[in-house]
Amino acid sequence: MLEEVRQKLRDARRVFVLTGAGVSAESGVPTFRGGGHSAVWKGLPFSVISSAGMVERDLPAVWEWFDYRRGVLESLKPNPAHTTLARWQDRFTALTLATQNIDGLHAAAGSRGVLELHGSIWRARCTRCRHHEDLRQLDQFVRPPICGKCNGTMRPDVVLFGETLPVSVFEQAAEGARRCDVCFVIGTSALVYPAAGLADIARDAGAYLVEINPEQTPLSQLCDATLRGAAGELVPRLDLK
Ligand code: BV8
Ligand code: ZN
Repeated sequence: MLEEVRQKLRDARRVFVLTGAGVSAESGVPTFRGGGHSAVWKGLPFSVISSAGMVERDLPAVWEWFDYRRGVLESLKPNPAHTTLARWQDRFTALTLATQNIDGLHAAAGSRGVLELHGSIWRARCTRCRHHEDLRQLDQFVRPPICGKCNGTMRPDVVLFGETLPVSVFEQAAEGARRCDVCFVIGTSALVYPAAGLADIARDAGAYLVEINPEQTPLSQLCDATLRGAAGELVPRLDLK
């Protein structure tokens, strides 16, 4: 199976990659689902603490949750799956890398133009004027932070359950999916929409669909190739010589 995928990659001109939490698992980032577990924070299921309703009800709690996760991420590094995908950027006519992850590890590995479907944990956004700040450069530790432009309240610049994805980011990803020869779906449970639907778009447009995941997902049966195992091991083994 690995050899067949390698061959497809040798012939491919346009490649689309959709990644999820599993691509960062070997860097030490906890996944949300999989292995029979789902994330909980202070008794709140992930789908509640990371929801639009929670921003309305308790923004300080949302900040506490994201500050905690940013603290975990601060010392973590990209793994061989991230670095291999970064190298692929220069090997094809076009490589579109869309991620559901908010951890910034693809960019840290050197990938350019990463489509962050669910935003970034490293940014804050004003709830009033939408001004952005990079939290690594924000010299302000109050929570919630105050917008430097309009004094409004800032929130994490991530897409929570019940919120829409940034339209132009999703459109660029959908275009990459529609036009690709080969589509990789790496380390995602393929349960969260609309991101998971990008694989359907690629498949419907005739792409060769490859899943890399140690577990089965709802997408597995639609795939031309399913590679069972860890992304950090399997992606480098697909690297073109
Ligand atoms: C929307 C950012 C329109 C924040 C995240 C029914 C009821 C209620 C809602 C819905 C419903 N049906 C559909 C919905 C909509 C909902 C949705 O899809 N819900 C699902 C769960 C049912 N979607 C939305 O709300 C989206 N918006 O639809 O807008 C709208 C708006 C208003 C009203 C109506 C409609 C917005 C979704 C965005 C959610 N944001 N994150 C944060 O991080 O806190 S979601 C969250 O899940 C993650 O952040 C990630 O982005 C996303 C996907 O998870 P995965 O990346 O797939 O990770 P997961 O843990 O699930 O899986 C890990 C996988 O890795 C496993 O398969 C495992 O086997 C594998 N793995 C493990 N180790 C490895 C590995 N793979 C490879 N190598 C390894 N080493
Ligand atoms: Zn503002």
